[in-house]
This record gives sequence, C-alpha cells and structure tokens, in this order.
Amino acid sequence: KHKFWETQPVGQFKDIGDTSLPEGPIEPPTPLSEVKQEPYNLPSPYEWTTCDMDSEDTCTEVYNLLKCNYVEDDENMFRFNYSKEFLSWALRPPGYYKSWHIGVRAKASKKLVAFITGIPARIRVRDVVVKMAEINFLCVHKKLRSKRLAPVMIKEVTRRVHLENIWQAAYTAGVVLPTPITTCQYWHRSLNPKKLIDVGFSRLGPRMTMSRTIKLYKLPDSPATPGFRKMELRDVPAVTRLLRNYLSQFVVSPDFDENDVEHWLLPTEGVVDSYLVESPETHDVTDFCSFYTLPSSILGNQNYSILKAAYSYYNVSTKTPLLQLMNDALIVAKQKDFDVFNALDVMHNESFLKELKFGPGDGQLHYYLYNYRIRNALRPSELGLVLL
Ligand code: MYA
Ligand code: JJ1
Repeated sequence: KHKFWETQPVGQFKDIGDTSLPEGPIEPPTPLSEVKQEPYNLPSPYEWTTCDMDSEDTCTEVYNLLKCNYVEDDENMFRFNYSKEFLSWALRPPGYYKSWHIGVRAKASKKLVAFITGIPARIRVRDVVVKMAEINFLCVHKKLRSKRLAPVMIKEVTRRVHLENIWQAAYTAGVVLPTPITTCQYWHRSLNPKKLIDVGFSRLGPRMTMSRTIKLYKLPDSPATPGFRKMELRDVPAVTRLLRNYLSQFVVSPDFDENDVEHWLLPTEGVVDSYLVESPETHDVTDFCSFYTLPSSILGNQNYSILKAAYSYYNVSTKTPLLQLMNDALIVAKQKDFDVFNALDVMHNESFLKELKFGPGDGQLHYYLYNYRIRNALRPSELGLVLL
C-alpha cells in the first residue's frame, strides 16, 4: 500500500501495539562519510535548486508556487496562502540551513515546480531532547502530481539533514501515513460569521437566522484582563521561563531557549502576535497567548478572495484562567480584522474550545516523527508542539 513509506525508518502499521519494540531511534546514525555525497536523481526534465530565502525574488517564486499548489480543504474551496513575510520568518529561525530549502525547477524554463523545507529544532520526547529537522511546505505543482516526485524530495531533504549529523525529524500532514504519533482535530471560532457563511466556510445552523448568528459570535471591543498587553523584546526572558515550565508537562514539545522565543514568539507584523499578562501589582509575567496569521485563498467566490485566519500557537496560563486569556485573544484577533480563529485540540485547548464557541472543523492534522518510535500513540492533549 505505501511502497515508499514501507522503506523508511518510521513506525509501521504492522508494529502498532507491539510492546517489545523500544521507544527511541529506529535506526542508528551512520558515519557521515557514508552519507551519499551527491543529490538523488530527478526525472531528466528537472533539476535541484537551493532556494535562497534572503532573496526577494526567490521568496516570490516560492510564494507563488505555494499560493497556487499548496494545501486545500477536502472540497477544494480554500487553499493556504502563506505570505512572503511568513515564509521568510518560518524558514529562517536561529541556526537554519539554507541547504534545507530545496526546490525543483524545470530545466527548460527554469520554472520552480516543487519545494520542500527543513528547519532545525530541539524537540523533547519525554525526558530526552533530540535534535531534529521540522519538515514543512512539501509541494509539487498540480500538473506534476502522482509521478513519484515526493519520495525523491523526501529522500533528498533526508540526505541534506543527515549531512548536518541530524537523524530525526518531525512533520505534520492532513493525510494518514505510517504512523501518526497523534491525530488532532481542527476547531474554528467564527469572528466574522456573515463572511464565513457567504464564502461557504461555515453554514447557518438549524433554526438560526443571520442576525442571531452575528449576535451569538459578538465579542467585547477590548480585552478584559488587567495588565493584558503585547509582548515586547524585554519580555523574552520571562516568557521563556513561563513557556519552558509549561511545555515540560507534555510528552512531546519544543525545547525553546531565549533565542528561539525571540524568533518564534516576539510579535512580527502580519505574521505572529503575542500577548501577555503583566501583574499590575508585582509586574510579574503570569500568562501568555499567541497566534499566527495564515490566510487562505477562497477559490471561486464572486465577492471575496481571501479568508483571514488566525491560528492558536502557544498559550500559557498560571494566574488568568485559560478561558479568559483565550477570550482576550479572540477579542484582539477580532480587532485585527481576522475572520476566523482556528485551534487544534493540543495541550490544554480542549478546556476552552466549546465554552468559547469554537466548533469542530472537517479537517484533521496528523503528527509524525521520522526515525523515532513512540511506544503508544499520544492523546492530542499530551502534545505540546505546534508546527506552522
Ligand atoms: S504536509 C503538506 C503536504 N503538501 C500538500 O498537501 C500540498 C498539496 N499536495 C501536493 O503538493 C502533493 O500532493 C504532494 C505529494 C507533494 C503532497 N507527506 O509524488 P507522489 C506520499 C508525506 O506520486 P504527489 C508537509 O509539508 C504518498 O503516501 N508523504 O505524490 C509535511 C506516497 O507514498 P507511498 C506524502 O501527490 C511533509 C508518495 O508520497 C504526503 O504528486 C513531510 C506519492 O508521491 C505528505 N503530505 O505529491 C514529508 N503526501 O506510496 C515527510 C503524499 O509510500 C518528511 N505522500 O504511500 C519525512 C522526514 C524527512 C527528514 C528526515 C531527517 C532525518
Ligand atoms: O478549514 C477547514 N475546514 C473548514 C472549511 C470547510 C469547507 C468545506 N470543506 C470547516 N469549517 C466549519 C467551520 C464551522 C464554524 C462554526 C462552528 C462549526 C465549524 O470545517 C479544515 C480544518 O477543519 N482545513 C483543511 O481541511 C485544510 C487542510 C488541513 C490539513 C493541513 C495539513 C497541513 C500540512 C502541514 O505541514
């Protein structure tokens, strides 16, 4: 069934429930001298290219490939439309490798027709921190699908990760592959219900009118929590402490240091928003919430072309109830003109989703590790990792 994935060091379906298999690396590292020195062969009309994401022009080429060919929902009504600023942020974290930003071009026209990326990350699995690659933005042009290009691209990114002496990876997908460490559900909170209904993102509930629906989703004009404010550079040490302490309770989470927090969580206009609660009395940072901006193209609607979506990222509550903190996040997202606020049922998110009027979506997200076995599948609430 999975001619490619059966050959890879990933948990196989046949091994599910086998308690004799140990947790940890599936195969040991090989000496670097034994890592293949030349790129894998592509079908002859195509050639490898390393994408320089510092270059405005390359960034635009990648942006356009993804805008037209990346992930769609199951009814092909919406397609992710990551912005150039987002791609430049997502692909250039501390210690990134340019060689892990891999493109495929048509030799004749030099047109970019496929893409895959890795970025380095330290991921903690129970009590061990593992150097990994996070693999994302795998995309093959619509006209070149089902030609087995994806396996070659995955093998090539694996080779380039190995050359940096890294032997594990983490990735997510909307499709089931061998084998998920957990499967998460997308939830959606309407901020602009009229537009969501008009574009077919959501439907008018039974016995609901448009005006009752608009009233149902109304939010206050400003956040309720005293001391709620945008995160600033001076907050990096306090946010790092808060986040490290919070994430330590999950089975799988990133191992963020201050450099990582500065990159991934300091607000970046139109890319990532972060807020915290600073105690008006003690000036301690007690709570934190964040979301990233990922619009989707609306395919074939007369009136609208872009759906503005915020995605819940990392949230920590120690004093403000999580429900109140996330309600404030919804309020600021609404003020910033987002149409919908999305979240997965990871970490403690289940505790606020229903009460804050999120509804389950029709999409799921499966999480995977490469060359690292987890003995039993996790519950989504045991996962402390959000990939972009
Ligand atoms: S997930 C987002 C993926 N992108 C999209 O969904 C965008 C729209 N779709 C496309 O562009 C194409 O359909 C893609 C497949 C490129 C997805 N992850 O070339 P093919 C397997 C892994 O004929 P195409 C993200 O970015 C499939 O099961 N494998 O197919 C994370 C089959 O293998 P097998 C996938 O449709 C990516 C083979 O590919 C996926 O033309 C993580 C068919 O190849 C998928 N999403 O192209 C990648 N979809 O026969 C893994 C299909 O065995 C990283 N397939 O079933 C692994 C870690 C690597 C680093 C390791 C370091 C140590
Ligand atoms: O956005 C998604 N679904 C929406 C739109 C569905 C349109 C028809 N298919 C959805 N809307 C209902 C919202 C409603 C609001 C009021 C309350 C009740 C709910 O369900 C889905 C997620 O649910 N998104 C996708 O399918 C996109 C792909 C998801 C897999 C992503 C793979 C990412 C790869 C990562 O590297």
